Amino acid sequence: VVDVVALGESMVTFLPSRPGRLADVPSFERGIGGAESNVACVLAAAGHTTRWISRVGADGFGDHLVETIGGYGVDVSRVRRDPDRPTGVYFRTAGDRSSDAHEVAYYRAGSAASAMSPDGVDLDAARAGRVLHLSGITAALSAGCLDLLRKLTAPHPARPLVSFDVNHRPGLWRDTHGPEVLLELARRADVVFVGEDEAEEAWGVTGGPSPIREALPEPDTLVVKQGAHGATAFCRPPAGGTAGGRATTPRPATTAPALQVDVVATTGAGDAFAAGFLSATLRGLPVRDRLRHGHLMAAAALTTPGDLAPPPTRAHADRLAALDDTAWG
Ligand code: KDG
Repeated sequence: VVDVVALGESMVTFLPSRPGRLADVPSFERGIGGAESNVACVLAAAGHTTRWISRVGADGFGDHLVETIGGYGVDVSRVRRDPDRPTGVYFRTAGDRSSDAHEVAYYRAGSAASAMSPDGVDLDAARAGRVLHLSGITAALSAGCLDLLRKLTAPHPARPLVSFDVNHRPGLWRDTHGPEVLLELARRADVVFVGEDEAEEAWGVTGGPSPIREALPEPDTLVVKQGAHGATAFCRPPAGGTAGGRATTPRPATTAPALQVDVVATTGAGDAFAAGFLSATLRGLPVRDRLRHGHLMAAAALTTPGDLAPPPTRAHADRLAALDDTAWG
């Protein structure tokens, strides 16, 4: 059994050679992007077996994605090639995703991945891992992609643990239903990642992790990312603990401060965080250490211009995660 299957669109990314508006940047360097494949790549680099399921064009950019993601050790054998639709690409400015000056230009409408649907994807292969990682980006791509997410998050005898990163991308939604769809999907997942800023932007929830927990009581694990500040996880105690129904069992909150690093670009950091958290979850580590492994992986991504950075080795990450609170405070 594969540890983690990640399903979603990946794109060739064009990273600017220097800061400035897209209108002014003279040249770009090719990289790869895609929230879900980023998670699979970081997990593979951290020693897990992973599979990426997607659809790319029968073109050079599709070749590049399959070769590069496969090069991380991710199983790409279930990636379909579409002879009629291209691989998506996108350009972005340097720096911080949350800055007002940050620009992203997607060329992905009508892409091969946007043609995914429950009929065109091997659902058994998607359910074949211990964890299935999905994100809200897929929900925005097309009606077929949204149907696919609904199918994969619905009850099913072979349903693995479903991990869902809300990944609210307002620029991708062609209608106003994004926030409600993202909430619907998050409610059906077992592990949910959401940023405080996203929860405010999408759902108008302010006031920190607790109000977000109140808006999302169902998932067994809810991780609220608080940027440079840290992250808070609400996790249901293991079975056999507190009595009560799934939605009513209390989930104690655990907060772990983030590492302070000199940020080069925030893109990919959320994915790396999710990968670190899932890796530690699969290894049965305590909640505080799951958060710390998330922060360690995110720190690597934050200090590199592209989406992906070589993560710390497992042994190194374990040593850093085990440092006492004063080192982490
Ligand atoms: O999380 C990083 C992703 O946002 C980036 O790789 C591009 O997948 C992407 C998207 O759709 O925004």
